[in-house]
Amino acid sequence: MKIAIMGAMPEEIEPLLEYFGKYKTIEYAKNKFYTLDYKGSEIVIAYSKIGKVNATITATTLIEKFGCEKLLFSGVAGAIASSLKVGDLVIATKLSQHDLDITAFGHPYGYVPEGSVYEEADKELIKIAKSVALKEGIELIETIIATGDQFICEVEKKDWIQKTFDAGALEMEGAAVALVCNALDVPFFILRSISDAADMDASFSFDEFLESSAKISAKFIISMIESIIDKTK
Ligand code: OS5
Repeated sequence: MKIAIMGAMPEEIEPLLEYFGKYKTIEYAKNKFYTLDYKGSEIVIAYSKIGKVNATITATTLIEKFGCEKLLFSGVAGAIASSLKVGDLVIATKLSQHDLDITAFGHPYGYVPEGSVYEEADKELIKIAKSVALKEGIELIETIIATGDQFICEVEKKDWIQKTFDAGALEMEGAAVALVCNALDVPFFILRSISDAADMDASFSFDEFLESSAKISAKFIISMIESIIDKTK
């Protein structure tokens, strides 16, 4: 079993590299991929750099070049739902691109012909996540995640995203990863820990909590890896 773990920023994968310890570094497509063996499984870890296009390149590379059979994303997100606080863990049930707009042709936001507004995450990986959370007494919030090539720091914009996509959290890579994985039939899972409220203080909150929230997300991903590997034995 070959499993990919992907982040967007160095801070999002550093706790994982620290945990797994010994890895090989392979450079490809102007990016670094960290490969390691763990309890009989192969793991490939990479951060994509920010945004949908970078995320698309990295997810595609993890699948097509490295042969990963499952992809787990670990990182941080901005909260839309007012109940979400810094450090909370959210998992995507489905994802949409909030900046995709051909409404001029009568289509809904987030839709392109021959596509769909939402990309669904893998139900089996969500089930594993929920059972890990139950066992460890961790609260996981299942929600729709909206993705776009914008750091959202404006209440009006986040309210629009909430209204239009019914999303509880937002970020800049998830829907791209989802599209790649669904197109290539690779089960994927998107986990994010809240770093900010996507409001006027977002950039300050993000700077303050990026590292701690990224660690919370990475810690949960490690527990999921243990569970996935146990199940394949
Ligand atoms: O990957 C981007 C999306 N992430 C989730 C997120 C988010 N997305 C949209 N809106 C929000 N309110 C969100 N909150 C969390 C986080 C990340 C956001 S973009 C952050 C860019 C920060 C930065 N810029 N320069 N550096 C860091 C320093 C630097 C310099 C050279 C090389 C690498 C980093």
